[in-house]
Amino acid sequence: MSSSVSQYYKDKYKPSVGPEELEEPLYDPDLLKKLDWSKTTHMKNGVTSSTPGDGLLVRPLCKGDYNKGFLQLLSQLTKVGDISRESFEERFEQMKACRDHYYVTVIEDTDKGEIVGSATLACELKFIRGCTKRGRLEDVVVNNEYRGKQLGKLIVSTITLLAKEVGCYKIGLDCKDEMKPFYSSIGYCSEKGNDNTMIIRF
Ligand code: 16G
Repeated sequence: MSSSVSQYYKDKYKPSVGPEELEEPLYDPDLLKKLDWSKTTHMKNGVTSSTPGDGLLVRPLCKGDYNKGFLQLLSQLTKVGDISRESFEERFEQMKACRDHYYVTVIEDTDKGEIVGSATLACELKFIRGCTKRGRLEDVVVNNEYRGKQLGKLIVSTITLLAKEVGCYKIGLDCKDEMKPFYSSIGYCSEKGNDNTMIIRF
């Protein structure tokens, strides 16, 4: 861990200090400090990733989040399955090894030491558009009990700005029909004539 990352946790992550390995972030937390919130108009009361609200912290996923309800939170989105610590850590290491590709970002309730929101930026490397990158917004979930605190908008906006920061030329998502008004309210739109998600489930 670089000294700046380690200092970040000394300053920001006091409530759940544990062995350094558990605090290992999936990506450099300093990236979140670089996000430009100046043009984001849909957040109320000055909420940003740096000022998420009392007792809340926006940060990269850490290894120790296995113990902080991360997987239980994901199960509010879809099936998760019975994932051992070993499997979790192996997947974490695989994601980390794909440098600049997976940015799993969480909101922690630092009073409870619990993960209450999460979303992922997945970056695809492309040949098109001069070897550009495309972002995908994935696995957005906020604990039901934390509704009304702008946490959905906060985590999605964080990922959107992160996609811009790391050089994606666009970011897209798949969602249920009922979620379209939410994503529309924070800047996502369907492109005319280019609005079809097609899948094969295995
Ligand atoms: C939603 C999610 C997607 C997630 C999928 C899981 C967003 C914007 N979309 O479509 O990322 O992977 O649900 O559902 O969060 P599934 O297990 O039925 O495929």
